[in-house]
Amino acid sequence: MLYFKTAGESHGKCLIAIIEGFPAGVFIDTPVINDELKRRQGGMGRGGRMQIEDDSVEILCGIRKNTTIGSPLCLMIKNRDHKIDELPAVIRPRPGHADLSGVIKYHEQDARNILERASARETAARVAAGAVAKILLASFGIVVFGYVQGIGGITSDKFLHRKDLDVARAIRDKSPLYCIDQGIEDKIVEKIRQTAEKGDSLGGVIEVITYGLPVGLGSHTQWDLKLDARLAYAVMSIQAIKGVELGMGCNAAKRFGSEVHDEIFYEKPRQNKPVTGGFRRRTNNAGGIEGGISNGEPVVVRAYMKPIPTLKKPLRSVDLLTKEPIAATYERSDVCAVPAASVVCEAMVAFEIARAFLEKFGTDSIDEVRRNYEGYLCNI
Ligand code: EPS
Repeated sequence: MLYFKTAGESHGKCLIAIIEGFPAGVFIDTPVINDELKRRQGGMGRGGRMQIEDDSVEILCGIRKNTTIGSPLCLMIKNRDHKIDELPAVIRPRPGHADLSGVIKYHEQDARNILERASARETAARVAAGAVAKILLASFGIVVFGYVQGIGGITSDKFLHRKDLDVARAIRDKSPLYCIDQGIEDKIVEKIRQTAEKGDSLGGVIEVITYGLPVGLGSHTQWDLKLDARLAYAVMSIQAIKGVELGMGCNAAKRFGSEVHDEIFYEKPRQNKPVTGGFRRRTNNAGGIEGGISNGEPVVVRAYMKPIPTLKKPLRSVDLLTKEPIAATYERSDVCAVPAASVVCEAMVAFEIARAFLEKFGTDSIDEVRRNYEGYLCNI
């Protein structure tokens, strides 16, 4: 089964992602991965670290002539700011970070040994793995698109149709906030500026939409096979994400069933079999998943990110050695990493979708996956 693990510390030598279960025969275009890594480094609100790093991937194993051969893939991103052995001890744990719980759990006195791995620097490796998954999905016409819906309570209510995707992508890729709604940008930019001046930080809301996914991924038969649960797990595992919802999400709890569920219609397909087999919905409050199974509508995942815990104007904490009150540690940090996190959410959604896709259609070779996929579509 497809999965990946990461290794690496924030100021260690490098970050690694090892991907297993990826089919043979897929051409891996390294610049495509690098574009995603660059996007993750950007966005307004990033701190000094991103001026130092210049993330790019080296594929150490698992390919021949840039094409996968079915063996594990090992992706490496070097850290320019590699100084882990010289860094001072951290004894003033930051509220909201892994510092305090980590030192207690691992019987450490220096939170550096915790934060180096807890740091969101690790997400560069996730983005590289997600980019590989996106290459696979794209060859089946499946597009995963993430953007920032809001920051610091300023939120867009713009709805994204697939037909508008290219325009939205162009807007997002020019936006310093990775938004698709230019109407909210100025207010957010101002809020980030003011927040930086105050020495504080900001969170936000991210939406990731997957278009072109066939009906039938995930399963109702077991709790850990349900696609919505798996996506929530994958996205919730990202540093600073505190909530995940699908489609109408939490708002559905306030409404009548008749206002929530997406009525079913049918239109006989004319030529190619659509990914829904001809069944159609006029609404998508379910976010493309019913009973833990994709229903062929766009899969809509929303993630809620808390403000980053490293604050220039630090909160109160306690010295780990003396147990005396003291301000929490501050070295340098991002004021707002919501745009970067949108790239990470996109990567995690893409990877989990690719996992469910290969579970259904096989994992050995891309030709076999394609045969199974096309055969399945003919029969729905
Ligand atoms: C992070 C602290 C900052 C961030 C980092 C996450 O790094 P540093 O401590 O080196 O200034 O910039 O994020 C990244 C390095 C990255 O690549 O996203 C933290 O403590 O979580």
